[in-house]
Amino acid sequence: MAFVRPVTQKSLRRWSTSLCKPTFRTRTGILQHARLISTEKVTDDHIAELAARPLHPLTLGDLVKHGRPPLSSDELFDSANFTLSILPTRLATRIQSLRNLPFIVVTNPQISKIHSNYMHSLSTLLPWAEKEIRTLEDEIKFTEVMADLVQTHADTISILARGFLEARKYISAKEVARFLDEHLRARIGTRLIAEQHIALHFSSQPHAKLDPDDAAKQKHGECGESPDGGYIGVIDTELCPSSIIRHCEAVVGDICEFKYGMRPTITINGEPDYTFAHIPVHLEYILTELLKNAFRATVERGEQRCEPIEITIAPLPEDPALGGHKSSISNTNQGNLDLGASAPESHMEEHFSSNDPIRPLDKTTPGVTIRIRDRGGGISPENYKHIWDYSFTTFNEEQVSSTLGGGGDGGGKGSHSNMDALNAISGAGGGSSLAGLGYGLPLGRAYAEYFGGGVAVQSMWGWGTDVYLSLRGVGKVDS
Ligand code: ADP
Ligand code: K
Ligand code: MG
Repeated sequence: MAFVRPVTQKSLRRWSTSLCKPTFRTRTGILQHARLISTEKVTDDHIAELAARPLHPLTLGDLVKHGRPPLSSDELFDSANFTLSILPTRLATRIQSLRNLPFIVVTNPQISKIHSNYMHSLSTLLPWAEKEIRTLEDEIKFTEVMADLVQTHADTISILARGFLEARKYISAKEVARFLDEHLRARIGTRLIAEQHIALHFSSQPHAKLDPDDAAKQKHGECGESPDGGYIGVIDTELCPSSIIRHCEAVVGDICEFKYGMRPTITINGEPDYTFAHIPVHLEYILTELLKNAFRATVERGEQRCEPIEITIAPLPEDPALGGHKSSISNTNQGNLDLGASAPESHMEEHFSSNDPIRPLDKTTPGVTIRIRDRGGGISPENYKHIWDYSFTTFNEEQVSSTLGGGGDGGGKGSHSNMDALNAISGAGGGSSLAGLGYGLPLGRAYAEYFGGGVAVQSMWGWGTDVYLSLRGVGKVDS
């Protein structure tokens, strides 16, 4: 058991003021200084008071209730005020949960950076707490605050991953998993709420004075026929999974070609024209992770002519009597094929009820199962037990090179929280690697489960792997 020193108010105060000592030579130094000043406005009392408030049970209805874009000014103000009513409590809850980690873990520079980011974001929101947003000027400023929030927390996952690796002596893997399961799921919801307002803002205010790059990030026109037509904020009511697959194939293929000089191909069968209502950025995230795994396995096999990865798109039957609101996969095998279709049956039921009770809009929402079948050799039984563990990875740059050079045996040894993974994190910067963090599967599953789907992995050791991604549509949206 790790040595746990109780966190006192005094130690917390000392710790939070010693964060990020500013240096003025760099832009980051200035930013950190600004951050230090702004965090001083948030008191422990604020945090305790906010965190004690009940979390609003967010529904998908909340995300679409302000109407279809373009929103009128009043609808846009309503969306801003709603967002404002939700976020401070969520941020304060995250801060408390970080502070509840063993003290020595919280003092790790990476973990304290995340704490400082949350303090910063909360401090940017507090000046708005007593306000009603009723002018366009305020709404634009508020949207800038939301853009800052999304930006500030962009690198959370790699920073946390590094922090927990560095602090692994002081906290058990189980405690880390419990924290990350809750934290990363809550983060999905918080970002979703902020991104929804930003997206509604841009689709309603074409000439708003915000950075056009940010505007571009909110559009995912490449995945749909009409970039704005089917969108309600970040929800695409006509999302076509095969377009997203092709997009991710290109991105992951580029990484593969750059790193390993080869590019596995994908064939799509089943119903490639299927569309449903979902959130493109979520699907993009999950599919990128799953394709990185499949591409990596394929490349590491080291065959001259690698077999295409076969992706099957299978819509769920719409008739509830046929199981339309159930996943098409239901058998259980070491927990890996336990794909309860609705959130309460997922492996995270306690977190869904306490944290992010987002639910599909209606019970009969259709959905889809996507099977990704590779011939990459499968997963050894010994590693299979650990694939869902945060930071479990078999990635090892040297071994990959030797396999590609024809020397290695390809049978990667698993590692929990080891130095390889740490090195991989530094080398992985911005997704330029196919693997490394060991977060792909657990986090991909968290995204899928957020709206009642799931991910299951079935390995045929010595041959290949089937990954089943099941997704529920996020509901029928009436205009
Ligand atoms: P990472 O890719 O960073 O290692 P993941 O959580 O995505 O982390 O995957 C964990 C491990 O599961 C991988 O390191 C690999 O050993 C194994 N794995 C996942 N998908 C596949 C696959 N399609 N084929 C073979 N092994 C896989
Ligand atoms: K893993
Ligand atoms: Mg991966």
